[in-house]
Amino acid sequence: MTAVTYELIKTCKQSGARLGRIHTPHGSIETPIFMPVGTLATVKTLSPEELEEMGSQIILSNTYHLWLRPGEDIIEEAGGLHSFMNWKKPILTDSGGFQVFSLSDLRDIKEEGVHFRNHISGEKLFLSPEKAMQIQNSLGSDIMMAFDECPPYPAERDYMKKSVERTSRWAERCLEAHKNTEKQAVFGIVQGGEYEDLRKQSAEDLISLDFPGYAVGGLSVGEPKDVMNKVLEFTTPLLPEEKPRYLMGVGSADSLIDGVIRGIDMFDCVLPTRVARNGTCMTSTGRVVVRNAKYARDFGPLDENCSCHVCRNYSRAYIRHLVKCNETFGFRLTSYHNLYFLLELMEQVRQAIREDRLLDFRDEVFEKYGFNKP
Ligand code: PRF
Ligand code: ZN
Repeated sequence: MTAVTYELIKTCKQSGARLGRIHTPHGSIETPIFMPVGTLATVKTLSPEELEEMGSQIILSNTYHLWLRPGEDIIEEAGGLHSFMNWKKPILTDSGGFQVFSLSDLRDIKEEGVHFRNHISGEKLFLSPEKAMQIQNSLGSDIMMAFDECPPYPAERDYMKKSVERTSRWAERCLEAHKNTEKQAVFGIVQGGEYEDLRKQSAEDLISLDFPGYAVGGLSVGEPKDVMNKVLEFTTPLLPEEKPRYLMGVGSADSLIDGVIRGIDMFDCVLPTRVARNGTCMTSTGRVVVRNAKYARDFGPLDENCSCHVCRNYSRAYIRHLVKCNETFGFRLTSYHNLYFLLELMEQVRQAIREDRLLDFRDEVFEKYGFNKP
């Protein structure tokens, strides 16, 4: 028995989307789900109490950042990441592979792992499948991610094939190195860029290793939206029905719905909290850039259709004032609203699946948002 299991409740008759439940040692989560990102053991500006109040069921944190600061030994000494940061629900940690590729320069990818420089101090470091598992075992996350390579878009086919094969060998080493199979599960990450045969090869290699869940990596790295949708259309059918599927690094409202329609169960992204700290709000009628002068005397809520604590109590004019003055409280309010908005959207997606009307729901949302239909 693995530490994490998936229960498929039903599929939407209209779209094929999945309604399910993931069981972990820190409780169960309803899927499809959006996971707020807490890179440095905090979802920026928000407390765990607030995250719970807004309905977060699971959060994501990062191996790479916590390894550098404060060091996984300190977190282990605190009793693990849950107790260190006072978050009692499930935690998923990314493996550090992607962060090494996106944050560090001077990296050197070898069969044994990746040599690179610390993006803060410039110090020489080395991350490998074994090291990524050891760190995540110390952090004690419920779901650990395998150590993979996420090549840039576009990447040459020849390079992609070599990279996919190395990621498969790394995946096998991850399972070997994993030391806490009772309490923690490892998910494999399918790579292969936009190449259908390489996605198939990657999926088959990983499925033969029998992971309890699979991620689709290497997307949302600069490719057009229709490429992402195409890749999902040929990749998710390759994955086992009885295991969860996680699309890494995707968090815009339209992509979440389009991902669910293509069989995805889990998502994470810094987008809602990152744009919030810029004064951009995600609403049911599209983005509201609350800094804009036109909101100076707008005493209505960020989103008329949102019932979050922020929308019930604070005006666009007030939030605009705080954000323009760089007041921390302004960023707390926009972050809270944006996360609530995406979590609520996913609740509506789950309801639409229950009622076999996810395609109709997509049309309604896209219409209000002003998104183009593909
Ligand atoms: N691999 C890992 N983490 C990721 C990605 C990936 O491909 C992505 C791609 N969007 C985001 N985060 N390990
Ligand atoms: Zn709101």
